[in-house]
Amino acid sequence: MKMGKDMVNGEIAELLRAIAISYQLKNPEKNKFRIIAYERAADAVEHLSSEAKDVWDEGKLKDIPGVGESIAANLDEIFRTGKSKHFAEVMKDFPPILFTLTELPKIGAKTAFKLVKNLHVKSIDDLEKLAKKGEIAKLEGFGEESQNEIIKVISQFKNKKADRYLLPYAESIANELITYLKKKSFVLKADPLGSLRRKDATVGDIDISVASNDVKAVLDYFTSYPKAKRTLEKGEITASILLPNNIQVDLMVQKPESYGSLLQHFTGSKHHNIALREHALKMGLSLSEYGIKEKGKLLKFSEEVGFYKKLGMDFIPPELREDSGEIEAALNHSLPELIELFDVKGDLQMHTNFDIETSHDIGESSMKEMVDMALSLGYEYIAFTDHNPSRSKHNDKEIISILKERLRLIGDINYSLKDSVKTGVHYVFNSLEIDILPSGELAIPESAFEYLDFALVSIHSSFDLNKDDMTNRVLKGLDHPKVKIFAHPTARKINVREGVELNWSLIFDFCLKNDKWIEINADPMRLDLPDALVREAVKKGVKLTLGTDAHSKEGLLNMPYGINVARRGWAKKSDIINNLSLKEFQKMLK
Ligand code: DGT
Ligand code: CA
Ligand code: CA
Ligand code: ZN
Repeated sequence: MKMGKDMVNGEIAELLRAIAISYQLKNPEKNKFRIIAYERAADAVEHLSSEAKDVWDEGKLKDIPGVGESIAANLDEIFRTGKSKHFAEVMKDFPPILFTLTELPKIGAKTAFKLVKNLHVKSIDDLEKLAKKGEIAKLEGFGEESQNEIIKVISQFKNKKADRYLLPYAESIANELITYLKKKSFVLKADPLGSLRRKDATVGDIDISVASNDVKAVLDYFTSYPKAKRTLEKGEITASILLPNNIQVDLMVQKPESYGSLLQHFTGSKHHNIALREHALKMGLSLSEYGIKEKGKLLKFSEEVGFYKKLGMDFIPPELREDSGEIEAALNHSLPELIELFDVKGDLQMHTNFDIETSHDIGESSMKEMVDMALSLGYEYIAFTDHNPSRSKHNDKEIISILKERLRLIGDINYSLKDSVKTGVHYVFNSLEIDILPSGELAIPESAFEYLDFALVSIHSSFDLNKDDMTNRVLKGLDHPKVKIFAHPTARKINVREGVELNWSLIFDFCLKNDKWIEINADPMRLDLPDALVREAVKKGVKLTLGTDAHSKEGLLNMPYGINVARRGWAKKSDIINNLSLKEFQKMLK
């Protein structure tokens, strides 16, 4: 297991998971809370939008939600000395391959331990060979079925395409580079382009454009970026560098009078550009990053608007440039007026630190802290959507008494706001995120609905039901009159878990007919409903909601990522419930 001063987030997350696994093998009962803490910290670091080492540099390690005192101290030791004595001690009885094996889906700590101990597995390839030879089935507690399962997960693991970076992570790296570039007066403009500008959920590499009258100076300065591991390419107007976490950055430079052409070319997508080129050819024009050629003469564009206008089109928002009908719409002047961040009047999914005794996670900030952040964002209303209390640990009466207590607290918060919030005592809606059980039943008793304004429902278990069963499960779950929102509907986690299979056409029809709404979850690792399905929903007229699913007050700041998805799905203001004023929203709930 790697430890070193220059660890990047992915490596740190791996290390923290290895510690959790070690504790699990040592004494799971005694280390229960430690294990959870390490797993949480691993998730937190993995999804940070900046490198943990930079956060450490600023002395803010402990501010990372999920990273407590003792984990922060060990990371501090690693960044200072390259090693944590404590971590090394915890892991010392286990060979590194054990941790590698747990990266396979469905292989937990105990299984990995048995495989390593009994078969002396040295690598994943090794394990695959042993499984194919039938050696696994012979092991006590394994059998034919788990052997086939192992063969299956290894092949899935090997076919998994290289991870792409989540948008906020790529954005923060790009912003840092752009700040660096803008320090020089020969850099007149600098912008993030490619998938970053189109606000795709994930980013393969970072593309940056610069307007300058001194192209060579820009390329030299860019390739001497202190964080660059090496220069991959340096050409006439382009250069590429590789950063320590193996993320590639491509740069393209143009004179200011041609910068609009560069923006257009380098924003893509590739398919959009190909379709645009075909359209241009029909008009006798040819396109490039330098401009538009007409009868052998190069027309230059300092702005993108002019470039599209020359092609007879309205300006196409970058989020729509995927060759999915935007070119025709731009020619017909029928592009949608997309929703914008300032249209959003409230946030419809968040978790507080009220101890609702759920089997899922609770938030880290208090009700009051969530409200204060929401007020600072200018919202007219929010909904607290804590998870339902655990059903295995509570009977109906206990669940109701927890919800009663919560109702009282939310009532107090609303009352305390009555003078400061013009819109009256209903600032916080009392909602709940309720599990849809595999049977389609909801995880709270019928009489508990009385204590809610409305409910969200979502899938948190049994992700692998077949399409029909899953669809029936969801339709049944949505049927209750108090249920308004189907939250993070595919249940995907980007780079971690594929979404569930659903018959979307049936779900959309049901929502339309019964006035149910579908969430666009703005958490950057979910972005769920995904953009392509948002587009389908919008076409059908299904209403959508935006929710950050915040588990801390800072989580409320993720709303722009939900807006990105809505825009990529061609959603207008009127498609999104959150554009409604408090009064209008209340009316919709009746
Ligand atoms: P990514 O990096 O996989 O997230 O996606 P993009 O869209 O950023 O793709 P990238 O970085 O390969 O290229 C950046 C843009 O450059 C792309 O969106 C369109 C533009 N471009 C123009 N001509 C070409 C071409 O011939 N090939 C490719 N790949 N891109 C081109
Ligand atoms: Ca790119
Ligand atoms: Ca690129
Ligand atoms: Zn959830």
